[in-house]
Amino acid sequence: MAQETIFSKIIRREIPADIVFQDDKVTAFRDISPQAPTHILIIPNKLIPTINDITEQDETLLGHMMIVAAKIANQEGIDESGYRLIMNCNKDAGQEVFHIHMHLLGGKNLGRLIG
Ligand code: DGP
Repeated sequence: MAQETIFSKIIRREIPADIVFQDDKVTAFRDISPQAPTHILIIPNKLIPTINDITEQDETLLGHMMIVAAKIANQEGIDESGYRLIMNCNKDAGQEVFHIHMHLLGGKNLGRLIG
């Protein structure tokens, strides 16, 4: 059994978070340590620890995360100026929370992907 993280508590609204979107499949909330004017995390309500744990059964869910990200970018007014979606996997990518999450970053020029 995968170990729950703080993100499960955010999904269940047991701890505070600035939730900007939630449905039966995903939850989106502002990052506690924003790296850009808009920095939102989109996560599945179901616990999947890393990208390596995604299965074909999750195909629709992952597509939904992407659609929700684009809708939130529009709500935030950054769809035309541009934004970046990032998912980190394991140590070398700096994954800190082992519940997969898509970072939605925008609201400024983000520069090159890898410095
Ligand atoms: P990563 O390095 O990809 O695992 O990113 C984890 C992100 O999660 C990091 O940008 C900070 C954010 N984060 C960690 N704990 C919390 C929390 O309790 N609340 C919120 N809103 N964000 C959190």
